Amino acid sequence: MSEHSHDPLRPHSHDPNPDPPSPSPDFLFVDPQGGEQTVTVAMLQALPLTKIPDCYIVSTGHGTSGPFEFAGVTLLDLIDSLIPNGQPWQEAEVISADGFGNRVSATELHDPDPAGPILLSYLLDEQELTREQGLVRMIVPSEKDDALRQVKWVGRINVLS
Ligand SMILES: Nc1nc2c(c(=O)[nH]1)N[C@H]1C(S)=C(S)[C@@H](COP(=O)(O)O)O[C@H]1N2
Ligand SMILES: [Mo]
Repeated sequence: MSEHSHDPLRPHSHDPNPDPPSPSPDFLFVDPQGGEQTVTVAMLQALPLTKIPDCYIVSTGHGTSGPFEFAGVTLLDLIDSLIPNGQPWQEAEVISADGFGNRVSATELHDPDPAGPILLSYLLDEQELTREQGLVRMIVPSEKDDALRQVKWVGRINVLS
């Protein structure tokens, strides 16, 4: 890919979208062999809860908000629960239906940043996130100076080998 072509999974400065692309927080999970399943918030709630305090959403355009405590399931716990044992994988594409998305490597999930593990969040300060706030939202605690990985309205996760 040339340096000038736009890769939606490596977004640059960007006007954040304020509007959910659809009403439902359910999303599609695609495993490395192409198997698809729908993931609901209830399925996330049944997995171990991880809380990450002192999160900020840092927008170059409209300032910083926070600190927040985001909580939910780690992306690694979700992938481990949905991928058949032993199926190898290298990265996950986490994509919203509005086209915004980000790539996460298996390495950064298995060896999390000291700031905390990457989360699929459905709680903000112990209240259920609203769809408008981003339900289900990916939180990347290591990203401190931008919000380009803090994907709102996760619509699809492609796990790739
Ligand atoms: N799906 C989606 N997620 C997104 C964006 C977007 O446009 N679409 N914008 C990003 C950017 S650039 C910013 S600054 C933050 C804004 O988050 P906020 O609406 O919670 O302030 O969301 C990030 N996540
Ligand atoms: Mo932003």
